[in-house]
Amino acid sequence: MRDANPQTIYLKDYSVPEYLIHEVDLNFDLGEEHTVVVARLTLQRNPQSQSPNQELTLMGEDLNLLGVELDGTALHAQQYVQTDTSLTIHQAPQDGIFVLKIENSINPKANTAFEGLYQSSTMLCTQCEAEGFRKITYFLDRPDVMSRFKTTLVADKDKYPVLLSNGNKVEQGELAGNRHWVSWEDPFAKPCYLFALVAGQLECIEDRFVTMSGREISLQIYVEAHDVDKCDHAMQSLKNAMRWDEEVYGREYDLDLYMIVAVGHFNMGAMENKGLNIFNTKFVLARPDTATDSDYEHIEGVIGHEYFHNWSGNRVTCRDWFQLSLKEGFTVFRDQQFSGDRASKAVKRIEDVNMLRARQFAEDAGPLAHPIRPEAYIEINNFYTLTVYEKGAEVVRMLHTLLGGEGFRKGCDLYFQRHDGQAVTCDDFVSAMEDANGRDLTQFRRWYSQAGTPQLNVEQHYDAESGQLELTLRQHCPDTPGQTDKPPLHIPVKIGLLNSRGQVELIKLDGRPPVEETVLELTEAEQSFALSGLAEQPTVSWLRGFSAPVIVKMQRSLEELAFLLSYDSDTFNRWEASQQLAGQVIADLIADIQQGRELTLNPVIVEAYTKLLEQQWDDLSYFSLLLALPDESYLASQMDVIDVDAIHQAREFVKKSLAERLQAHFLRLYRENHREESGQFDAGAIGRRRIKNTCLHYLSTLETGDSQSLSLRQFEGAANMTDQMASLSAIVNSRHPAKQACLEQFYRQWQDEDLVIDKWFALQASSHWPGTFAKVQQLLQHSAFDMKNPNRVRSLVGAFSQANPVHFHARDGSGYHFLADQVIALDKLNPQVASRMVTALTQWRRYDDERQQLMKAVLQRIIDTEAISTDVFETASKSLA
Ligand code: 0A1
Ligand code: ZN
Repeated sequence: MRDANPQTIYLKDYSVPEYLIHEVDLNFDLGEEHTVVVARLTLQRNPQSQSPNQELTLMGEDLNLLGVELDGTALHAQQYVQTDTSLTIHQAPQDGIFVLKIENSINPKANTAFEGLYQSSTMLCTQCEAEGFRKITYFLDRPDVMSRFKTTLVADKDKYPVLLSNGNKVEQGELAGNRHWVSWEDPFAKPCYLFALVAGQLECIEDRFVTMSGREISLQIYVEAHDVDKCDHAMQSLKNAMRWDEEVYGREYDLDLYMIVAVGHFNMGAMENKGLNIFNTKFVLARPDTATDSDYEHIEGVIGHEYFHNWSGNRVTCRDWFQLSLKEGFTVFRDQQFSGDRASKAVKRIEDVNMLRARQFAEDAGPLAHPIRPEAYIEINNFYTLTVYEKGAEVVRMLHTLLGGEGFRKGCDLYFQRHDGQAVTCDDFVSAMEDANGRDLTQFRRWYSQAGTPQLNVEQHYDAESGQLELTLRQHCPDTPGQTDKPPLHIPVKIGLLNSRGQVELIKLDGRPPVEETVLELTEAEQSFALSGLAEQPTVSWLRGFSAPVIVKMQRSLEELAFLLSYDSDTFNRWEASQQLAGQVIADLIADIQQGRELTLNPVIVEAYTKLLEQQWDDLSYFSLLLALPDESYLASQMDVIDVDAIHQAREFVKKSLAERLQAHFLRLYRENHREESGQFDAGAIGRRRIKNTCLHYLSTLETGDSQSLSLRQFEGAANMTDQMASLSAIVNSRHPAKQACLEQFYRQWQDEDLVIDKWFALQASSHWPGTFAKVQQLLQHSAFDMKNPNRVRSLVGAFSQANPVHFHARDGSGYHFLADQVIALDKLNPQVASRMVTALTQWRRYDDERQQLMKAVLQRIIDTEAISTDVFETASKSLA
């Protein structure tokens, strides 16, 4: 809980550790309410430390100290001092190696924050990133202290038949009293945040992988017995990821064993502990009838992400937590590439950018804005943000764009070779890119220290006489907390040209050979580029592939957008044209609603959609993205003052009007693609389900007898979760007579599958239908709701506050009060998850005065709550600042 005066940690205060820990020998005597930990640490004063301090201070929290020995001699109480967060040994040896033995006990069952050692159902497991190891034993809990770990687990044989830790199993044996033990040794030195143990009644599915150098790796996935039939996809994903990292990055796995354990209680998605990944069940378990196509895709992405960390994170790790994006930005970029290669590159890029723009851009424009390498924090857990992860990945992607695929790979090779086994900084990463390519990236480094989303103004001037097109680009980065008057960034702007018939027009720049596409490197606040040899004025396709995380400010007419939607050869920009076109149509309607005018649909969008619907498409997933209207959150980001009701009303109006006008097309497409191919997960089958369900959503807005029976028939006949969820969603978000019956039937069918019940909660909590708030309050009392389970909390409280703008932002403030009540209750159990829930209130400045006052008042109420955690305090107080 909160210190009276929470301390801020600064990047500028970094200094090397005063001591090193070479070896760690851990012994756990495991019990759910009482676990005894004996740690033997082999230490040495760090020869690089300049500090005159002769004491050794180890971090520790919520530990019950039982004894300390130094080189075999017990220390008496005057030789050390203990606080709530540390253990200091006076007069620690200054020369040579010494051994400190610490014995302490902990209570895993009482640990509802899920950091350190905790209980999930019948198993015990750990989560040590970022600073959870100090809740297991006293330690130098910082990532630049790297040690070799040996771990022995002792436990009851019936309760905990499976005992796992990092590395290789080296010994095991039996003990009296129905107990047993297993020892593990990890040959790679690692920071303690990568330590893990698991004990429980687990079943294992096994496979093998032969690496590119011919080594055989044993692959194991551990789950509870009733989930054994849901592991095949995770296993296949792991093998795909291992092969991909060899082929694309030349990286091979290094241990003989790779284990994944799925746990039902987990604060985040998954964790890359060396050789023993621990996953939220959500990102492992899938069967065609329980998981949707997007669940399947996310599982492959997260399995890949954790696997890729073995190099980008584990072999080369972070010097300190300010460098978090070093491993996370890079690894997200790698998992995005992997997923793009596995399925549709175009779709993956659009999904990633859509999320970035709707959510990270909001973070970057609000009170919690921070650079991808933050400079200060109170609670590091609050910095596992969209900025560090997703914008971090965009920064790595820009390096890839600037250096080209080959240059980027050379930079990666040098980085891994230079820093293998080290804890390094973001600067080291950029230096490797520079050195491998002979490039100066000094200015590019500003992306690491500068917060906020840059805005790009683009202008074009065509001179018919000379056949020249002058492109002028201006960049500006808005002020963010603590940062004003920012210097220009190095921004790669990829462009292409289209002639008036929609064909590719070649780019001639600076006397270089003509090309179809080029990257303009913008480094000044204002810069011009002259393209020559143009017989007519071309249309410029700007920022292709979303080549930089910026906002392009330019006015395009609806006709120009419709033209780009028809002809742009860049798949991203083609989709972007569809979004902007629909966005402008909706924006005009929002103005009509606000002025009390009657609503009519602009025919431009009907024409554009008709054209799309009359074409033949190979990639049906991509096609369905072109038909999807921009999300309400994206539309909100385009407004000066967010009007949730008008946004919703305008968007629904467009959806319904399109359904009315294009009903025959939607119905035809639905019928053509409605097939029984559950269990098939190739791009074709996934695309058919996706386009069909897009059509179903349009049609369900009609609320006719026909449209209602279409969704009901699909719901009743669905043999896969994609189709079942899509039809239930259509039913729940419309006036359907069978709504209650379908919800009850779904619950009865799936009550024993936690992950499916999470979907059931989330669907109801995010429904825009009237009465949703009362429903959410009822669901809070439902026997299946459990405040101690983060997935359940996210599916009810998270879905309502983050995915239901109309009801969460109800004018009377009821949504805000509800959220504050839940945050305060949850904070007593799990501050980390509670703090994440607060972010739904962070954007208060974007709303009207009345809502601003209401949101501010509940943030203040949260801050004023007695004993609120530092996690929640930091998020709520910075949100108000
Ligand atoms: N490193 C993990 C994410 C993670 C971070 C913190 C956690 O607990 C506080 C758990 C997981 C990843 O990027 O996958
Ligand atoms: Zn990660």
